Amino acid sequence: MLLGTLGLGALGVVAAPALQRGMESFLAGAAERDPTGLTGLLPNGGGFRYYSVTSSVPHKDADNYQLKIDGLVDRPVTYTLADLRAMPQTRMVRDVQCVTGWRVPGTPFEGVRLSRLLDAAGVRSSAGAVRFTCFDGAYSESLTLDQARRADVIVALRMQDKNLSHSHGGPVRLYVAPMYFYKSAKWLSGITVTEDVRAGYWENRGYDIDAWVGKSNGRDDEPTS
Ligand SMILES: Nc1nc2c(c(=O)[nH]1)N[C@H]1C(S)=C(S)[C@@H](COP(=O)(O)O)O[C@H]1N2
Ligand SMILES: [Mo]
Repeated sequence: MLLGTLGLGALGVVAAPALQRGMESFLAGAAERDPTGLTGLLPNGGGFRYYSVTSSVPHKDADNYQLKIDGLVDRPVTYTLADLRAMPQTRMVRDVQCVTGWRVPGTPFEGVRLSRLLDAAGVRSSAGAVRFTCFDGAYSESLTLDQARRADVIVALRMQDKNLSHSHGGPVRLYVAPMYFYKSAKWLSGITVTEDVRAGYWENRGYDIDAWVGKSNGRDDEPTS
């Protein structure tokens, strides 16, 4: 069912003019020739497009999901989904903006503030950045420590007031509200505190490491609580 839908979406993508295919598919090269892996309309997408740089991603749920926090921290830890659900949750309603142009206004995301997880792990003074890895085995992202500690950066368990679906990166994805959506790593499995920012998957292929969505839409206003 999902594969079939993605196949149709990919046909649409192939038929569309090159400009509309989007920078991700343009840059993806080999991945683009694997249409089921890259992009297609989600069944209940509501304007979202499905992105994965790998052609398949293992499914994880409460039984086997783990989020490992390590690197320059005093207390490395591995959380289960139940652990994350038991922590205080933050809900934000912001616009989602992909760098290729599509946008989904007013999308609720809910989860644990990244700053809370970093504080619990005890970030060492030598640290300057945070690297995110994913259980698709390929994608990565990064933020400076200052960016990672913003109140509008969450480890999201829910989107649109439902548990995150597999297609949207469930059970757990990063949500970096003030930045382009490529920062919001899906299928999050690792948070490593590092000295310096390391370029992520798309950043190694030409995207900006600083991915602020412009001041013009107010997304860089950090909430105070
Ligand atoms: N693991 C992983 N995370 C990812 C991506 C990806 O390919 N793999 N694509 C990014 C990009 S470019 C976008 S626009 C969003 C798409 O999220 P969606 O599939 O929930 O719409 O996920 C981001 N996070
Ligand atoms: Mo994107």
